[in-house]
Amino acid sequence: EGDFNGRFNLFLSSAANRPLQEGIREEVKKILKQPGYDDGSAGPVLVRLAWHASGNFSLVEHNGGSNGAGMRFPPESVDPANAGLHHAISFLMPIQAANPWLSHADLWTLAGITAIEAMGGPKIPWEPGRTDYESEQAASEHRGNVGDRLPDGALGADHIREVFGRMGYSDQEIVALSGAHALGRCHTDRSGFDGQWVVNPIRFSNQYYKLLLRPIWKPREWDGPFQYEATVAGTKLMMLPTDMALVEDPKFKVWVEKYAADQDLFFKDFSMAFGKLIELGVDRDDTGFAKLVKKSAQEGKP
Ligand code: ZEM
Repeated sequence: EGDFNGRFNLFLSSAANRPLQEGIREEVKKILKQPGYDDGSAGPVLVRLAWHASGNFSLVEHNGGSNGAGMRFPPESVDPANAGLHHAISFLMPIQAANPWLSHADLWTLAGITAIEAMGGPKIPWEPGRTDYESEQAASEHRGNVGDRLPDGALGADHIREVFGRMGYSDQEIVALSGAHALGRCHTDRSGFDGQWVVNPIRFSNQYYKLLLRPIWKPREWDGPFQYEATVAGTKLMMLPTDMALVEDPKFKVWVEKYAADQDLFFKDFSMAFGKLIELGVDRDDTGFAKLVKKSAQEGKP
């Protein structure tokens, strides 16, 4: 099985085998429709899977990121920050089972960008070649401590800059990536927060920025964690404290205004920033395969 790990890349780096990648994209599109689950689509949670699989990368420690698919094993699989992502992983299970040569790490990232595109978003660059940890033990030997790196929605601008700075993102890129909150919703049994950000949560658009700029947001009075609420076109919407930080902080707000006014600019910048996200820590060798670097080797890096 290990021999096949990452074979995707060998096949797909040649133009002749491009149809194989297209085939996986088609299979992902087929599982997007999920009647009875949330808003009827697996799309948003697949996007969150690609983001959380990638977003624990550290530039300084040079570990974390999508390569290896560490979220299949503890501690990442039981990290409260990843609560609910087992739904995304199980939506992808049939595709994984039918294509055992495909790495989980490639599938999770490819599914995320396929979902964004299928929900009306931009095309996002994606390269195959990620490999998987073969076992929990291999993951713990290679991964390093990547816990506590994902953002906490209850906090503010300093926290956001710390978390995304660790991955190497600028203010502009942070605001661009945050536009993904046009998709999906918060679940009280996952994050504790509740509700959706925009009226149509399965359509990728710049609505999130337009809504952020409207003076409609009021603290929600409820027993749950502090969040904002407003009713738009008869639909109850929400914002997290970290979302509101993007309009409270003047440097972030400049970009919120640009993306609210120009959806093409948002799509272009989002595509770049998300393309970068799913490449974080994916260090390919000459053959295009991503190596799973040992912790000891990582520790020597700056
Ligand atoms: Zn989210 N996000 N996120 N995010 N996110 C949630 C849901 C989704 C933050 C956050 O705390 C939360 C980015 C950045 C940040 C998506 C994509 C991306 C939820 C709700 C929370 C609490 C989870 C739940 O209860 O199910 C914070 C604090 C962020 C930065 C400051 C970035 C970047 C994303 C992608 C580019 C998506 C698609 C969802 C919806 C998931 C779903 O199941 O519907």
